[in-house]
Amino acid sequence: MTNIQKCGVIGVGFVGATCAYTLAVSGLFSDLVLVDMNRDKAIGEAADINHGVAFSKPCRVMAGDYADLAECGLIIIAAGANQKPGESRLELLGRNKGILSSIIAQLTAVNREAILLVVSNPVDVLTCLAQQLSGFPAGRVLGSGTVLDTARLKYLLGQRLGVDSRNVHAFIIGEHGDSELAVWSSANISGADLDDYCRIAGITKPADELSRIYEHVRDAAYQIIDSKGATYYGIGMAVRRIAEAIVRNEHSVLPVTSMIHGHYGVDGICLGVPTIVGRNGAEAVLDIPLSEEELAQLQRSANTMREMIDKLDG
Ligand code: 6V0
Repeated sequence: MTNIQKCGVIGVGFVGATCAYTLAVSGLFSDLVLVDMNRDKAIGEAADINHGVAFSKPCRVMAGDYADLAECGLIIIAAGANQKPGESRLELLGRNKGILSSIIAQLTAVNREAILLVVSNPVDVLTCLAQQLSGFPAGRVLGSGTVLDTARLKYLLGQRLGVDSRNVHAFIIGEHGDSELAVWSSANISGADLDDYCRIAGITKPADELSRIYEHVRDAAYQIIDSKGATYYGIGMAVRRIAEAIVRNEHSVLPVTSMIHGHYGVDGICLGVPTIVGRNGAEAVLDIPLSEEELAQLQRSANTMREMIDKLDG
């Protein structure tokens, strides 16, 4: 029997350890179990976070092995290699496929009820693989998708328009990677489209800057990896947000990686698309309106994923 207040994190490198930290301070969980092939690293991360619990809410953080994940209702998978400077996420697939396969085999031997949240890259392909290998219902195996990319877009647009990024409503969808796209056609600031908002706020339209903002979002990980070697704070905060939507059964719309069947003319592919997220995981994919060009871009992104999955199967 699993308990949604118990959460496991598999792989506590830069990303997993930061997720463990954001989840511990979130107050969402009574227990966090950290599993890593480097057991000493998990022990150190657990101790470090436990030493701050007196400043936060009660949460037991322990280093464990797979047996300790048996009761976890939510399990975050952040194990595996990260990108080297200049390396694309898809190029990680060869290295991370084997790691994910061994994790799913060990995990499903002790727990077949949890919701799995895949964070390791390439996240969309690995989410698809985790669904296949676990045999869990598709909604219970989701990926972090373009939740982080969407937050990056909201941040940059908010900065440009001088408005709180929480009032920016716009999505990055598709692959969490080079083929992702910005849905400009429905982007708005609290209900006002970008043209109207700029007119109301008396600022110049950023029309010619939108493609640069998109490129900045798409290439953000490359830039951060060039300057500090890895990205982890943004994704740690994104994972906390997804966990919150699940644990609190919020039915929040988040662009997590979901299995798409018959939406947007795409079938049998996992991609980041607006999805209702709640206690059952990825509960329903939403068909948001897209322009013809955006739809074509999303389908191209799906084709990129399809090619990667076919290679996996081959
Ligand atoms: P890291 O710092 O190298 O940590 C990886 C951790 O995984 C290490 O502690 C390893 O010991 C551990 N590990 C490796 N194999 C296993 C295994 N079989 N079982 C258990 N633990 C294992 O990498 P980092 O934390 O920077 O990145 C982890 C993954 O997250 C990479 O694939 C990144 O590309 C990915 N990211 C995904 C993001 C997203 O938006 N989805 C964002 C940033 C990084």
